[in-house]
Order: sequence, then structure tokens, then C-alpha cells
Amino acid sequence: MISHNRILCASEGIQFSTQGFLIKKNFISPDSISRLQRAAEKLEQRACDNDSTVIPYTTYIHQLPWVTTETSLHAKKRNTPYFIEGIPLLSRSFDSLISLKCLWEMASRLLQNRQLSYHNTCLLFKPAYIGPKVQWHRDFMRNNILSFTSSRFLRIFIPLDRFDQHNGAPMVYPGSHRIPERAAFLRLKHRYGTHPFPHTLSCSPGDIVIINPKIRHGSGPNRSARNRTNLLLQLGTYGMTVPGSQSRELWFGMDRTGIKAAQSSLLPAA
Ligand SMILES: O=C(O)CCC(=O)C(=O)O
Repeated sequence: MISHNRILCASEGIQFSTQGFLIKKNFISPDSISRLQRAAEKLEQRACDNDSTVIPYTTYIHQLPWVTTETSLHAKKRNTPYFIEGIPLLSRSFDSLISLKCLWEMASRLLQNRQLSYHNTCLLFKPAYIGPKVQWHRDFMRNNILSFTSSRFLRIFIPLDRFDQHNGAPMVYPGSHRIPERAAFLRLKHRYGTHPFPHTLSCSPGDIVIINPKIRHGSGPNRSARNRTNLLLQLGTYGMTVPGSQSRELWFGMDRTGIKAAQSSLLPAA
């Protein structure tokens, strides 16, 4: 059902370790993308309609401290969601993606570990005209969604719309995952990594983007007439610990059969 090109070739492994990100073109089939798009729209609608199951997992645009009053008023009128987490608890329509063995296999090769855990799946909506920016950050130790005391995890972006510079595509500083830890932690404003300017991750539905948790990234607001929805998936090496206040967010839907099957498919044969 989901097609994929070769899981990972040597040059992609090298690109990921030097640049801190990797775009895999046409990893997911058009049919599967259409299903995911429909499922995302349904969840978005449930959030707009104040569905009581979805509300605890939703952050609305008007709740974000960094949006302008005008954006906030527009978004409030339609009760527009920004972020929905815990996706496997709210819909089964994402199961085949979350348990996709070639995704797990690729993560396993990039992390060089055969024992992985599922962390979370979220939807980040940047609706046309009012989609908010995502501030510059790195996921390791600085992210509100899920952050660990170890950086042995990966964030995977699955664009459900075309992402480009006009509708707030994610941007990264290539190589910034390799700057000294102290400089990164203090967010020193000197050059990040090997590249002094951010690189826009232009991509299309069907592509996937994998980023190193230490890479500095963010995205601009969406002022275009096109929506921009990002499906985020996080996988990490088995047995990582999360700072206490975030444990609520862990293991959403972890006990799903598909996830367990994908996880055990990585274990070396006895
Ligand atoms: O969707 C985006 O623009 C960025 C998402 C992001 O920064 C993250 O998942 O850490």
C-alpha cells in the first residue's frame, strides 16, 4: 500500500550525518497520502467542532503567545487548531503509516540501533493566511513536544501539502547539529554549523524529511492562500528517559499491535 524507494543508500547516510537532515523523495504512495490527508482533515474538523476527545490533545492557534492579535481573532472565530498530538489515540487512520516497517528500518539504520521505541505522532497545521511561524529551536532538550536526556531519536516530517518558502516550509541550518553542545544550548547567535543561512526544506506530499534532533530548525508563517499541514512522527532508541514534566506525552498508542510488530521486526533474529 505504501511504496518506498530504496531504504537508505550510503550517500544518504553520509548526508544525514554531515548535514543533519535527509529528504527522501516519493517515499509514500499517492493513495496513502490521500488517505492521510483525509484523516488529517477529519481530525482538524473534530478539533474545530470542540470534540471532547480531541480537545485534550489540541493546541489552538489563538492560544499561542507569539501570534498577532489579528491572527488570533481570525483563528478564534473558527476555533482553528495549530497542533494535535497523540494521534493514534484519536484515529486509526494513521496506523499503517506509524507501523510502516521501512520507516522503522530507515530510522534504525540512521540511529544505528536495532531496538527502537515509538514516541509520538502529531499534526501541525498552518492554515492559509494565518498559519503561525515555528520559532527557531532544536528538538533535543529544547522542545516542548518531546525531549529526552539523550539525543538518540529522530523527528520525521511527512508533508500532507506541498511545502515551499511561501507557505512556511520548515527551514534548517545544515550542519548545526554538530556545533558544540554548550554553544547550542546557550543559543549563541554566531554562525550555525557549516552553513551561515537557513535552508528551506521544499518538499511535496509523498516525500519524507528526517531531521537530527540537534539541528537548529524552525519555519516562517503561512501568508499564502494554501494550507500547510505537517504530520510528525518521532522514533527513538529503546529505553530513553524523558524529563519528568513531559512523561504525560510519552508512548501515545504504544501498545498498538502494528507498532509492536514494526518494533520487533527490527530485533536481530535469535
Ligand atoms: O512543521 C514545522 O514547520 C516544523 C515542525 C518542528 O519544528 C518540529 O517538529 O520540531
